[in-house]
Amino acid sequence: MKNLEIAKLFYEMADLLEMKGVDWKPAAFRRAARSLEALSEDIETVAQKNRLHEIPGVGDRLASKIIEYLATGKIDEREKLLKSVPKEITQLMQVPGLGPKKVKVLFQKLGIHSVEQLQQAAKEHKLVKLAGFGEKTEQNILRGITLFKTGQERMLLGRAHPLAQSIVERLQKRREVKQIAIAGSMRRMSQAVGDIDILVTSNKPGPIMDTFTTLPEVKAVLAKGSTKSTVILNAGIQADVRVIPEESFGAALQYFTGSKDHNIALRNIAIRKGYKLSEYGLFDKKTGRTVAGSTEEGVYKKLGLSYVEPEMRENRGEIEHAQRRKLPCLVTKADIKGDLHMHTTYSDGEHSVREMVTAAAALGYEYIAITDHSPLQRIAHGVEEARLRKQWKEIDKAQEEFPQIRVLKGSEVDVKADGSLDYPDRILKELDVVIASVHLGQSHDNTDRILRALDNRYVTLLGHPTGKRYGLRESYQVDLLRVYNAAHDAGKFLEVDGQPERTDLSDTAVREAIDAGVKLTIDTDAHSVEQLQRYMYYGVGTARRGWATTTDIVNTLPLKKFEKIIAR
Ligand code: DGT
Ligand code: CA
Ligand code: CA
Ligand code: ZN
Repeated sequence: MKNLEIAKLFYEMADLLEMKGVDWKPAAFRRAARSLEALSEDIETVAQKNRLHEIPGVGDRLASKIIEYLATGKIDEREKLLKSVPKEITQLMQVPGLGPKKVKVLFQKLGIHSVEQLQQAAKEHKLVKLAGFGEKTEQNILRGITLFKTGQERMLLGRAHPLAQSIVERLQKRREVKQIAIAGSMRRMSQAVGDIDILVTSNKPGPIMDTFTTLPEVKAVLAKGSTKSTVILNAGIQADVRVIPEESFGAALQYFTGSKDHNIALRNIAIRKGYKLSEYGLFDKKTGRTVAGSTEEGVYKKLGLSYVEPEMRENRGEIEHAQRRKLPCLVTKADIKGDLHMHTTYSDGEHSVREMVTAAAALGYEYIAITDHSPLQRIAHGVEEARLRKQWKEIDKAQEEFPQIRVLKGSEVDVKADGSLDYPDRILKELDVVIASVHLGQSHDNTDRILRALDNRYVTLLGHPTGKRYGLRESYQVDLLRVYNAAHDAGKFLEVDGQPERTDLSDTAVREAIDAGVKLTIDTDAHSVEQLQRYMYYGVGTARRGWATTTDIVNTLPLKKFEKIIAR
């Protein structure tokens, strides 16, 4: 359904119009956007039936915009608006906590038209003097700028990784390429990466560099040489390709995977052993003889360490563990037997129950849970009881069609302000999987509210436990240690949500939770088939960064055991 897509464009147009000082139009666009969000029917169907004017707030003018978008994927007026407002000002609008009204005031009263100017003005306390701004607004804006800047400087792994993979796939087709690997923070599965690092071994780098620097997605070539080339991609991220002699591949892969802190610690161990470690290899200090270098395993072995998985290479104790051969055996994507968090067209998902089940069965899962939003999520079409029961019939039908996968009835139920859940126990009782999630009212401390939700006997797990969204929202206030203890005591699971901007719990939180004895789930929170297929990888990566093993992750259990553990 394109309903939400169009609503988003209308909101954006309203903001742009408001900044330009147009009077009534923004309100009209917003009203139509709200109606589109509330509309349960597919907008394309409504348009086909010529019933767009029945949508509250949609007159002839806005109906024609909708039709234009459905036909061409664009709205001409929006394109013109975007061109008419300086790009820097539209950037200002993306700072969390700033809306068009404030941006307009900032521009008109203080001449602020860029994020840099805004940060300067806020630091000099120039904003508090403006009408409608106070001390608190100023602090919020400064925090918003920090969020915005991290979001600009680094690209989410979930966005950058497909770009890197597609480059690797095309380079790999060249005969000259022997080995090829992604290194850097991307290989370590960091939530966001500064650039894309690719390593290649070859005797003939010329043609490889030619292919790399002339890829269609390359915006600019910053450097081109026989050992290293650097480009900027259209998506706005830098990518490096380094060509390395085969005998150095392991050492180079180790070096360029990092992290820097891990490397420094490793180099110190090498020195103590009378070796010299570089990206070219591990060498005997006295004789200069090569000790290791063609494989990473060889390098770690000669340093007296067991092999350290890339996700653990953050100098957070992994080296001591490797010395004592005490490293945990990390969970892998292949260990995952089911996915417990996904949305369908019943709430804000793009695909039907049947489509999600088809895709999950193709992934080879033993079980999944369909978990649409509860009624409090109005904008996301939260599902009220009657529709929930209708969905159960659809699930039963899909279950009959796909006997190879168990389709569990679930819900992502909002935790209300008082910690009670958005469905009565009578409904919760009938669900196989209940995810309790905090979406609204995030400005208060949420600890007590969450503890109360975990106390509900029908709750299976806590969804995205901190609410953090990269570049958009900080964690809400919550005492995670108390949550870990409560979850542990009540036998509830905490989620590692694989949505790239969430990966919530984070890597460090995963490790704390495991130390507190909590069991976790890794889910995609998919809103489409594509997300169902892709996001498990990021969830598993985050869990691996938190040193999770299969015993820590309940959805590695085979169906029978899993059903037992979720039974109340
Ligand atoms: P990023 O790109 O900011 O997301 O993070 P990384 O870790 O990918 O960093 P990057 O691309 O600057 O460099 C890749 C790896 O190369 C890094 O993880 C470790 C290694 N490296 C880079 N500079 C240094 C350095 O000054 N010392 C050491 N020991 N290693 C370095
Ligand atoms: Ca990097
Ligand atoms: Ca780099
Ligand atoms: Zn949610």
